[in-house]
Amino acid sequence: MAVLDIRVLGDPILRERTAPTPAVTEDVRELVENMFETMYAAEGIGLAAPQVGRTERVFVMDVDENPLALINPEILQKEGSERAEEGCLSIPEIFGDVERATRVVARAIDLEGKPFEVEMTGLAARCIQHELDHLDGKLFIDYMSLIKRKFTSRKWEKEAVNYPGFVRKLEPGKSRSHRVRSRATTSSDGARAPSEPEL
Ligand code: K1U
Ligand code: ZN
Repeated sequence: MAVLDIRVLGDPILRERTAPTPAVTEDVRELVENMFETMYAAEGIGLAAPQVGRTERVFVMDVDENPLALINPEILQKEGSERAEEGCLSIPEIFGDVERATRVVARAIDLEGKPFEVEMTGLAARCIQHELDHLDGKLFIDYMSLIKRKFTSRKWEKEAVNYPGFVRKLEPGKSRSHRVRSRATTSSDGARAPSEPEL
């Protein structure tokens, strides 16, 4: 298992739409393992493949000790609406309110290649929507008003210098233990200098 580097705002991979994963191979299972490890090291509740430089349509999440890996996820139902603050492991130190559905039903493929459905509410529902956006190249800052986005852009300009090559390196070891369940398993050399913020 490995803690992977996290790509930050400015890396073009965060703006790419992922393509459905054709099969759950050993490579995909290893990616999922490493994504869990990385999410726990970053103290996040979710992580999508593009955030670790991969184009598979896969994300992991763990809200209230419920680790889940979703492969080729799609939302079947959405209900309710609530505005609440979000952050993103790929845009450290930036926060903003986003309106999201309060209940979602999603379908995905598990690590054995079997389809399953989950119903989520509250923070878990918000997390699914945030991660699905990542798989479509969308970030939570895209929901900000123009004025808030300009302010955020200036703040990120200062913050981005900490991530040469748009790479965030994590310290291994900050690992939250997770139960292994059937549906879950639970760099760059920095050559590129940070350029103009992409906001
Ligand atoms: O995808 C990511 O960047 C991870 C991100 C997901 C997220 C989901 C829902 C709301 C906000 C952010 C995070 O894990 S941010 C950090 C975090 O651990 C957290 C966020 C909200 C509540 C509790 C923890
Ligand atoms: Zn994010």
